[in-house]
Amino acid sequence: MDILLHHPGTDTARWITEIEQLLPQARVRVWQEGDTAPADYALVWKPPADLLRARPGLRAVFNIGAGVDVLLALIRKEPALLPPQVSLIRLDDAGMGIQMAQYVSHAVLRHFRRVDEYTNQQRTGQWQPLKPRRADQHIIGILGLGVLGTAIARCLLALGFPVRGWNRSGRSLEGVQSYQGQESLPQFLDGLQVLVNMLPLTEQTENILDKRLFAQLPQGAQLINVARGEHLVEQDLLEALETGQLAEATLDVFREEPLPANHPFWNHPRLTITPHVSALTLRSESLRQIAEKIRRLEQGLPVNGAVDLARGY
Ligand code: NDP
Ligand code: OXD
Repeated sequence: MDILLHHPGTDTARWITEIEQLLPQARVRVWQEGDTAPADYALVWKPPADLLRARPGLRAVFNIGAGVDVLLALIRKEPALLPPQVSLIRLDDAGMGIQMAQYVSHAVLRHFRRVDEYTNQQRTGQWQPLKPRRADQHIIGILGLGVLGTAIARCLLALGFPVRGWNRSGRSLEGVQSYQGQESLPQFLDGLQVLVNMLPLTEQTENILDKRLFAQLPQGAQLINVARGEHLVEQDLLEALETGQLAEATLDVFREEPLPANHPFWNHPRLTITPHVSALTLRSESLRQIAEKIRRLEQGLPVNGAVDLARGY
């Protein structure tokens, strides 16, 4: 079995060693420009079109991440890159759920427990208890109640917050008030103290975090975007912070990454930004999952995480 690997910026030698340990029958090679030889499987993150173009023998492409927006944009431009018999399979949690839950819970608690306000008081030597907020009235809404949204929801429920989730299919989760589809968005947003974005980037979800949406939140709500930068209309966020419609925002993802040095987000006092680290791809967890899926595919069995090209995620 031949496996093609494209994961720039990582220690590919370690990846190859681990794949070969998990799948002893595999011959793994890192894709180099000009390589057009057959491969059964491709493990890729943001690959060039040449890697996929007319690759003989290809059975499945594994996206070494949860979001397939970059790969799908490539395929939309040139549909022949992914012939119908080749499946596209994304990472399905693989250790990202717990990381997302930690990141979002931290952002929520920091605001809810007024940690920044106490930090400022400490700097000026003030001993001044502030009015505590009530967890049962601090409603948190998660846009996208899929694999990662579910992990976040479970953690926030355990911390005592009421949680709402928004998805397409209406799939429900115990303890979470579920809202389905575009028509239910106003009811979902109404009364939220915190809005978490955990949606995939698709034609339907691009620019969803805009001034119309912010206006449907109560004054002083918190925004946490851990999905994709293209979900957010940046100017609308700056205006919502200016007017106080949003009290603060935590952003892990941006339209342009790395965030340009002169970007107004860097120095904004009510923005917390991190460099796309809310949930990292973990090598061993990801490879164990991919190897198990390859074993199942080899036996003709179905696998989780197959991307639906029409749906866009
Ligand atoms: P899933 O596919 O498991 O979940 C996506 C969720 O979004 C589903 O609940 C889906 O609804 C819902 N959804 C999609 N489109 C719509 C729509 N138009 N209206 C309403 N709901 C919609 O994805 P994951 O949870 O695994 O990952 C989500 C995204 O997180 C990734 O696509 C990626 O962009 C981002 N990500 C960011 C990372 C980071 O480090 N910042 C790391 C990993 C992922 P339904 O359940 O009905 O299908
Ligand atoms: C992902 C990501 O989609 O890292 O997995 O953003």
